[in-house]
Amino acid sequence: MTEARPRPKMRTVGGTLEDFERDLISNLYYQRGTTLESASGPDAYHTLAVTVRDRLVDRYARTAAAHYAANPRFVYYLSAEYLLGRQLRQNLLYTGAEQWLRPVAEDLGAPLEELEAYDVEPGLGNGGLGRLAACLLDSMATLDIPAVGYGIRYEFGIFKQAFRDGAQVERPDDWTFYGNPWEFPAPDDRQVVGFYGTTARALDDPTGLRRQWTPGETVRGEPSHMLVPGFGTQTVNMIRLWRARASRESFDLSRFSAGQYKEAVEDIVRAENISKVLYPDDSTEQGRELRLKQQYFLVACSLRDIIRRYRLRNTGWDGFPAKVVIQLNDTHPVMAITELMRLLVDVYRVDWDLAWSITRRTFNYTCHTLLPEALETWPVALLERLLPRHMEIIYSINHFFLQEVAATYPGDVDKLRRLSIIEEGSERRVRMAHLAVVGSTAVNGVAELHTRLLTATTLRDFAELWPYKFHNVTNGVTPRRFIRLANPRLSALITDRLGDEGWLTDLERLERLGDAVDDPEFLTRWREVKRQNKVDLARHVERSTGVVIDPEALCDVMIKRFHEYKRQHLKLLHVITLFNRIRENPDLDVVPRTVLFGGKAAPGYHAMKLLIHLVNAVAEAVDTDPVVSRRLKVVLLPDYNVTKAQFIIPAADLSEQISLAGKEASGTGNMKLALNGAVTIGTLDGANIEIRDRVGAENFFLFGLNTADAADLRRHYRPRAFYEQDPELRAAVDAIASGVFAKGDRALFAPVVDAMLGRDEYLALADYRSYVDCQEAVAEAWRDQERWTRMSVLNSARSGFFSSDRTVRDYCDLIWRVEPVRVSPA
Ligand code: 26W
Repeated sequence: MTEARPRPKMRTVGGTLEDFERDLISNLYYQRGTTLESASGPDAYHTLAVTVRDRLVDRYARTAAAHYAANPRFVYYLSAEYLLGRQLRQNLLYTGAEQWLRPVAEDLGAPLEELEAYDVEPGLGNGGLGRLAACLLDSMATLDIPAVGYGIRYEFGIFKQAFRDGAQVERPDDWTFYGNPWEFPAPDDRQVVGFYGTTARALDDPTGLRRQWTPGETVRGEPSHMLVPGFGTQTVNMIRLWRARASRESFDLSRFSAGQYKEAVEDIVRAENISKVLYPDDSTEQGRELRLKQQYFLVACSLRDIIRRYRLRNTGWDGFPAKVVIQLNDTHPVMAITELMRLLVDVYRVDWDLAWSITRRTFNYTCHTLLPEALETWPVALLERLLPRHMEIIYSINHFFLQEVAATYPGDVDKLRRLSIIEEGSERRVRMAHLAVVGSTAVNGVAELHTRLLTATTLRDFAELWPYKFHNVTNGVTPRRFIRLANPRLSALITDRLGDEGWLTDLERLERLGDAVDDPEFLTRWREVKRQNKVDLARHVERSTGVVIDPEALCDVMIKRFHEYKRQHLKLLHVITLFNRIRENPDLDVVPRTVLFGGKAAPGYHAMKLLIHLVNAVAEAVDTDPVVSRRLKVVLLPDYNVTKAQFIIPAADLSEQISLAGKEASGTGNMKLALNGAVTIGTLDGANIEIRDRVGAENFFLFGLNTADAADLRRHYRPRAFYEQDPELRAAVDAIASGVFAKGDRALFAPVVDAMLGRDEYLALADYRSYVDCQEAVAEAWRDQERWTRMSVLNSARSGFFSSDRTVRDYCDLIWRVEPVRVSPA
């Protein structure tokens, strides 16, 4: 009997710069098949990326082993969007190799900027919801929580925004043009997903609740995963992204040889279209069939992968909810509830009631909006055609649910109609939020006011029926990307003051910075950090727009998706008011100010695209006016994204959070800006309220109607009355109407004026005076730089609560009930 040969040992990656450079050169040779002399930019970047990635793989392998051994409860985060941001510097920081970037770039003979140009950010999301998902994954890994993120690997991410004559134009985001060195394809775990087709009674099931679904078409789901390293710990979790591919026999050779080239690949194109592109809407559902196919594709692939992982270490189904907790990131992945029911009942032959109990104990739902138009509903007819078996399951779920409601509220048919998962009417529709609440253990809003409004309005009947299901988990942001990576100067100053980098994983430690507000030397250094960040931003703005901004001026920042409820038009009315004031009185002592906008509008959102055009037109008029431009500059930076945010946020003095109270679920940009020492001007909306409560009312510029006042006013609102009784407001609106910002063409921006004087749905005119006067208070405060710097320090010092680590801890305590699993060092 021959001796068993010892298991081959894995080559461990060394920890020194020399080891790193050795691996770099060999990766260039053996991975890219090229030499230092002939290496291209992409060669250099990929090789660097792979060499950093290898250092994460080590930890990932040990994490997987630790998780396998512990067989813990896992959090599975299902999201249609992830805004991960650039990977290179993050992974260099998380592998402790950050300081090697410069020498290594030299080794590769590539200037750092050129190398980083290939570090494209995967724009697999629209805005807040997608970025929050990325921050939460970062914090789950940092807190050693066993977790996997599931998403879609869109071939084209969020469109690239450019301006032609001031108007937004969208360009496809071909983010994997040079490939993606940070992902690992895992074809062995591919899945097959069905659509359309018919259902039939399962012959051996008396209850009639088990059925046989025969799909009309199938596609393959190919996974690839990216590593999600924790900071200051060994854990490396993963995010698994699914790509749709045609099933093997889809290429129609006979058609091809008959010269019908297009038809020959029709099925292939049809299949791959499912993960072709991200839907660029971030708050208005379009009801497109392909979007529903995307959503089901995501959940069908992910649930099978979750079950595959569960069955590696567990048997039976009773224990499933103890090992698997699934968080639904809004309603986009809510079909997971019906898919788990189908798999349990039809495929694994679990009894309906047990299956339903398992399903409800497995899922939790986070709602991210209050806008009725953002709450998804799908036509019953479409679901019956696209996912016939799932529509049957929804009927059954609704049947048993309404039985429970009828028992609780006997005879209250109105309650039944309001709670039903099915919205009756000319076109019957499925209310996805209702399905999410009925099929989940916990439901949460993303800020205190949001959760309160959810339980008082949108989901009121459910909150009355199941009050114990509703929780608040206020959003958070990762300090690793949005302070340490984005603002190294401020990080160094904080670390110097606090003694070590412990604050990066315990952000409440920032509190101690508060003691430094009476230390003039510290205040000077704090101001200097902000000034240098503004110099960098000025260089970036000039390079990307040609506009020269003054780093000494008050940097007034509004960066977020364009949407009427966020009220970029209110900011613009303030800009035009300043413009008018300076033109009327050139000697007016106006505080020099740079107003910096950033944000995309959904391609179909014409009102917001027109507003973007107007912002660029006003910017043009301001920046080219010899008098005004000495004290006021307006810039709309093109193609705002995570990378741009990391540039802008460290340089911001004033953070614009001016949505109509009751409309912004939370906001997360507000948190990033406060943490980087920007002072907020804002309404009592979303997380602004919690920011103000923590930083102190004296360190926050509050204005505007609160939610209740806004609701009252709306009942009898006449925007024109505000226009008539406020001369400055009238002058600002008239300026737009005059065509002065459109080379005399009064028609171009007329729709903006009509919307303001017509419905003004988000009460911008009603809040105008309070806002403009509040901006005067801002200018006043800015004149006293000592006072401003203290406000800036205190905003940062008292914003530790808004770390996504705290958010994840809340999810763990209130909803997930998972324990961390420590991963031992190599
Ligand atoms: C159906 C189209 C659609 C797509 C995306 C509707 C709604 C969405 C998202 C829910 C919109 C979104 O990103 N919401 C934002 O989520 C953030 C994270 O919780 C919050 O901070 C923002 O306030 C909220 O607008």
